[in-house]
Amino acid sequence: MARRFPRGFRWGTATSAHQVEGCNRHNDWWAFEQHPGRIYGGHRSGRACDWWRHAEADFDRMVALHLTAHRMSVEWSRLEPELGRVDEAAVRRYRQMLLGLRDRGLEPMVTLHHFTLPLWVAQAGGWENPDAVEWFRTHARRCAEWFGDLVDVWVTVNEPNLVVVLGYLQGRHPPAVRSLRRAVVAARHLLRAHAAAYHAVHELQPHARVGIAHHLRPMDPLRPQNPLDRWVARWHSEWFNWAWLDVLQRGRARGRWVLGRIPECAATLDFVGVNYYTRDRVRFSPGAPHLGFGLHRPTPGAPTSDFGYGELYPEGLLRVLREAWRRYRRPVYVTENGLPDAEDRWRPRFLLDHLACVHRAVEEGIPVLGYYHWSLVDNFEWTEGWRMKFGLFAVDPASQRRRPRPSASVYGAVCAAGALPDP
Ligand code: IFM
Repeated sequence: MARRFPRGFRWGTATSAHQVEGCNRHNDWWAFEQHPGRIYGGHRSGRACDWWRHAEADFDRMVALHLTAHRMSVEWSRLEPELGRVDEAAVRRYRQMLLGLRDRGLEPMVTLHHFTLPLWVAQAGGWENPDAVEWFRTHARRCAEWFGDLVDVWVTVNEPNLVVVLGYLQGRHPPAVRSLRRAVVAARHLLRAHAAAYHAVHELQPHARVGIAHHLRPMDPLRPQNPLDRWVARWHSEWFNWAWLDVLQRGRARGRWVLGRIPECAATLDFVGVNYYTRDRVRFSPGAPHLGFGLHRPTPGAPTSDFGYGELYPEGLLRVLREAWRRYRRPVYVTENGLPDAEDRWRPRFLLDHLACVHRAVEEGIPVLGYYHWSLVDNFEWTEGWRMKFGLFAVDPASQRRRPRPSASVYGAVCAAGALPDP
C-alpha cells in the first residue's frame, strides 16, 4: 500500500526574510554582522538570495517541485523602519510576493518575527523593554490589515526558545547578552508579544489560524544508566521544549519553571508549529551551573550533518509530534525540518525518513496538516554565514546562480504523488 498523505496536506518549504531577501539594513542582525568575529569567516547577509527583487523566480522553482505551500516571514524593519513610520513601498512589495505565491497555487504561511528586530526596537532594549509587546501588537495588526486577504495562516514568533538561549544566555545572537535574569525578562515579553499578536490578528481575521513555530529537540541522557544524566535531560527538555508551549496553552508552565505564570497567554495556539532538526544527549555536569548543570552532545558515533550541526535522527520527529499532540491536542504543522548538507549525501534519505515519521504520526491520528522543508535555497545561516547549505537548490551568493541538488527531485516526486514511494 502506498503511504499516501491526506488530501489537502500542505507540501512546502520555509524561509525567513533576513536570510533570503538581501539588504535588510535596518535591523539588529545587519548591525551585528558588521562586527568582526561575530559571523563565521566574516560573512554577511549582503544580497542574500535576492528575494527582495527576484523572489518570483524561486516561486517558479516551487511550482516545478509541485509544492502547494510556502512559509516566509515579513521583515518588521522594512515595514516600519522607524517607530510609527510605515514604508508603503515595502507593503506593496510584500503584497506582490504574496500574490505571486497565491497565483501559483502556493498557500502562504507568514511569520511575523523570525529572529530580527528593527534597529529602533533593539536600541530601545529589544525584548527586555515591555513596550516591545505593544509595538509588536501594532505590527501584527497592521500585517493582518495589509495582507489578511492573502494570508490565513500566521506564525507569530519563530523559535522563542532559541531567541532567548542564543541571544540572552549564550550571547551568540543579538543582543549578545549572558544573563539568566535578563533572559527571563525577554522570554516573558516575547510570550506576551505572541499573545498580543494572536489576538490582534484574530480581531481582524476571526477564522485565521495563528500559532508559533517552536524548536523542539528530544533530550536523552548521554549515559542512560546514570540517574543524574536522566534527571538533567528531563529537566532541560522540560524548560527548553515544553515550558513555552505550556504557557501558551495554560497560561503557566508545569512545576516551578522560571517562565512562571502569564495568564494572558492562555489559549493562544490554534496550532503548534514544530521546527525539528535533531536531538541532544545531555550529561550531568556539577561544574556547569551556568549551563543548568548539563552539557549537550550528539550521540557518540551517530552520523551527523555538515560541521556537526546535529545527529541525523528521524525518529525524533515522531517523538516530538506525539508529545506535542499528547500535551496540547492542537493541530500541528512541521514548520521546519532540514539539514546542512552541501554534497547532498544525506538529504534524499533524510527527507524520506522524516516524511515517513510524519506519515506514521498521521496514521496514529495526529492531525499534522503540512510539512515545510528548510529550505528551498541555500541562504544566510546566521552566525554560520554561508558555509551551511540547507537548500534543495544550491546557491552561489556572488552570481546568484541556482543548481538543483538531487534531493529537489526526490522531494518533488513525493509532493507530486502526495505519497511516499515504497520503502
Ligand atoms: O536557519 C535556521 C532558521 O532561521 C531557524 N531554524 C533553524 C534553521 C537552521 O539552523
